[in-house]
Amino acid sequence: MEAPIGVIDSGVGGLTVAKEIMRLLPNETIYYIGDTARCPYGPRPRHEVRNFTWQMAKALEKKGIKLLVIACNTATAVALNSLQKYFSVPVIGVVNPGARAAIKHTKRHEIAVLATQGTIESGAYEEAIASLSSSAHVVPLACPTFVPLVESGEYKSTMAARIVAAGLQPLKQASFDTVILGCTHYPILQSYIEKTLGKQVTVLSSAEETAKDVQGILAQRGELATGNPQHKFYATGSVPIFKDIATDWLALSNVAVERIQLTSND
Ligand code: I24
Ligand code: DGL
Repeated sequence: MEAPIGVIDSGVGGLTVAKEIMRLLPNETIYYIGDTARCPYGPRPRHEVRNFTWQMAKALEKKGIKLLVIACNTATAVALNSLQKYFSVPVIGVVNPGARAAIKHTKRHEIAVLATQGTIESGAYEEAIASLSSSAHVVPLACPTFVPLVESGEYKSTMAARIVAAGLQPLKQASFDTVILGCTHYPILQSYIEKTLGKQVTVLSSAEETAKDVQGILAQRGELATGNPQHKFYATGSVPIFKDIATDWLALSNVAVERIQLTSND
């Protein structure tokens, strides 16, 4: 089926998820909304994140998507369950795919989760992991300096290495063998995270696992696309800034970006 896959995110970070979907499913069209005007969601109260996430989902529903991906971990953590109840198309988040991959991988049954404050406070990863395994133990860590670091553009500097090492300091005494990058931005810092944690630890990104989930669901429903993709991107904030980052990250030459206004009552 040629209807687009909807992807929603607090901003540009969800492009890490969109990119994995494009790589695994090159025929699929993606309609992406980034709420760049109200990013970041990580430090916001949960009712606000839930409200914003609903607004994006409804805007894409109107455009006729066949499946909705909540690419933002913070939005998934607080809004996935309610969106799944309301929407008739399948709605998938990034938390369960990451949790499932970690359970499959861990030998010590000890998994660290790195995420924003909102995701960590929600307990969503602990809940997802507990529902998959009764023996797995979770070490949660909020890394509030990581999103600002990536968004500052200084993510390749020696300062970045130091900020990552400092942020991961609380994990020093823990004995996990698997880490979930429970935030859209963290794959950008993956090599620093791996260097800090050492070779005994495997770092998994939710983005890649989520793309596999999308593939599985569409295949099962007989809804995989076969044509040429025609992606569309919508930003609530600056169109040129969004376009620059998307062009760079997705390595595409003609990224179609439009401004979108989100309101609560439609
Ligand atoms: N990466 C992210 N957000 C930014 C950024 C970045 N600026 C440089 N890089 N800015 O997220 C957020 C500010 N808003 C303002 C309003 O409009 C939208 C942006 C991570 C993106 C992950 C795909 C660094 C950078 C880049 C290109 C690709 C990847 C990347 F410039 F990390
Ligand atoms: N997209 C968010 C997440 O994955 C990170 C950026 C933000 O705080 O909005 O949790």
